[in-house]
Amino acid sequence: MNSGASTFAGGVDTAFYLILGASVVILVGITAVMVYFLFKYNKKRHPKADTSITGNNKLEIIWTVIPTIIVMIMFYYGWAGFSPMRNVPKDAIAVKAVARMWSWTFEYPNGKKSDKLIVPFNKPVKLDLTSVDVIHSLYVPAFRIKEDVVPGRNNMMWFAANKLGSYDLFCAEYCGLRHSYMFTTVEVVDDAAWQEWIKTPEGESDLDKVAVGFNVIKMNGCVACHSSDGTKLVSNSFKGIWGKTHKVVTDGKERDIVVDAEYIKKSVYEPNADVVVGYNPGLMSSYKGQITEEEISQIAEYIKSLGDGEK
Ligand SMILES: [Cu+2]
Repeated sequence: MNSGASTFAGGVDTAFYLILGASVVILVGITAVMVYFLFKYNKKRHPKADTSITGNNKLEIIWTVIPTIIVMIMFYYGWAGFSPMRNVPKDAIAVKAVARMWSWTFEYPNGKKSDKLIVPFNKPVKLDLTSVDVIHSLYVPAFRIKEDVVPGRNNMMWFAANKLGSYDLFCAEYCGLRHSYMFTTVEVVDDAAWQEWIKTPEGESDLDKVAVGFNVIKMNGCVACHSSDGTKLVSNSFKGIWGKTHKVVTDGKERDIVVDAEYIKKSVYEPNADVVVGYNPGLMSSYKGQITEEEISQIAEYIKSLGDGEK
């Protein structure tokens, strides 16, 4: 398990490892004693059961007191990890997190909205959780936080991220067919970058454009065949192709094209016109009427953000 990226990680991990450790010791201990007794009190050696034992107060006290102590230690560390999660610092930035089938919207104090959660480094952030339909659950494993989002019962959670970077954010409550589409990220950026981002109108900062483009790709199922990390699926990955020259087959003849906004548009609307050499034509159908030209430029922004192949 990684070391976590929020101030809660230490407390949660301590409780987790303590309970895991105690469980392993008890499991191994009980199993060993069971196996030992299996041999020792085997029927061959003890053909007659000893019925003279009626009770043993000493033994009963020991097996009541020791487990009670173990459970109280577990409770102490569990409480120590959990209690700060319910005490929100007064200066926490209040963000409204709205869950719906099947996406998240995060609304910041100045009214700006985003579909990934963008937060400043080392600052407390409070999420007011609202669901407009069914039960969802907001889960950020790296921050060790998870809270149900129940319609009609507004809940909250808070955290302070103490590591810069991008972390997975899931819906952890199965909420229907496209439950997995609720996967997004938390971006922890430094304070200056966050101040800059929060002032930029929606969709204009690079962080937003990338998020919007990825959403279009996700919603239209493009990710089934095109990866974003260089993995070769049914078709080529989006990673590192921007600005690069590719060999394609056009009307049975090979030619060179450069991956730019124009090529991406043509590939979406006429996927079999210029097929990259090495891939089979006919696997993708046209998305004309399904993906708008504006959405295509958002996809282009996203592909651009994955880097150009020349570098
Ligand atoms: Cu959900």
